[in-house]
Amino acid sequence: MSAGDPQVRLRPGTLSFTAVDSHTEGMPTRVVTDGVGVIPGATMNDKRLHFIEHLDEIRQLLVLEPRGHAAMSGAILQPPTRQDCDWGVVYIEVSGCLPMCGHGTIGVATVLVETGLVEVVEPVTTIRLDTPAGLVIARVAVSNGHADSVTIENVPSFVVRLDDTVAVPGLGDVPYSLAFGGNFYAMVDLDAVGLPFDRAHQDDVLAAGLAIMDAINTNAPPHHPTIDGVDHCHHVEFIAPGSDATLSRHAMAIHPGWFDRSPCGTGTSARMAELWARGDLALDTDFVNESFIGSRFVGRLVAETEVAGIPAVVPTITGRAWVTGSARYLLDPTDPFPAGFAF
Ligand code: PYC
Repeated sequence: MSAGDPQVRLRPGTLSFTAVDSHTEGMPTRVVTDGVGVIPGATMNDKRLHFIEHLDEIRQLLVLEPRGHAAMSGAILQPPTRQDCDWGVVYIEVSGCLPMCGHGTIGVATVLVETGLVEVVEPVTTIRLDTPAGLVIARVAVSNGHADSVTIENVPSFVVRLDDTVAVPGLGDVPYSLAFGGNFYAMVDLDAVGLPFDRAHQDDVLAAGLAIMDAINTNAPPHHPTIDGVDHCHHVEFIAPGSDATLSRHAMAIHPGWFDRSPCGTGTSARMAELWARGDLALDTDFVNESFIGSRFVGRLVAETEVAGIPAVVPTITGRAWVTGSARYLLDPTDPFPAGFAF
């Protein structure tokens, strides 16, 4: 016996959000295609800031429990604010609204191709995305309508601090470097905090990451010179021993307390900017970045540029995403948790 495709009878006043769920190298992206409406704002970053101030309950509803979980991430599709783009994106996740998200963009591009929300061209479909951090171009390798892999050309990435130290309660003076790759990343050798690259020790690694980002945000918070409201470090990239400019393994600790399952596109971009600033990574050279669960992105630096006079590089990131489901997420007016909850 089969129940077929049951229709839910909706109580008047029920809110409904349509989404296509995906994962990018292990990390979820819930791509919201309908239900939010057009977010006010002249630019995508204005929309992000408006959303944070006035609509954050929608983010919480879609990523927190019971519809999401402690490491949930998503992207709300919007009409673009720039004439040279196909779609706009506002990124949502448990830690808030990121200016840019690499795994999320790979998920969005895969969903746009596999749902036909863009004109699909084989073997490569090019999608221009208006993100809060700026223009991001996704080139999707497509065969028989299937998105096989996605290469994103990310926003300019640059180093803020090389070989600095921060005093962290319980850890002492921790050496770190700080770079922007779409978000700010503190890069710390795992050896420097005396922890092994081993998920059996993930609670200790996470606690160290949260303490380091807290100390940086208290003592020397970073500020993006041209993007409003990008003014904190919520990501600590712990580099595993044996990593180099060819193959790097890391554990990415993220506020308020989770690890990226993917190799983190914006974190890979920040890391490549750091390696380039050290003279260890040249343009047009593959850099493989491996996540805490062993999944990989391949990064490359394709151009040198500058951001408000700061030397910068343009990174590309290649990875894969898979559609995992499609759903309507509902909020019944009698639901006692209209903004979900964190557990
Ligand atoms: O892939 O850029 C990324 C990302 C940021 C946070 C989680 N993933």
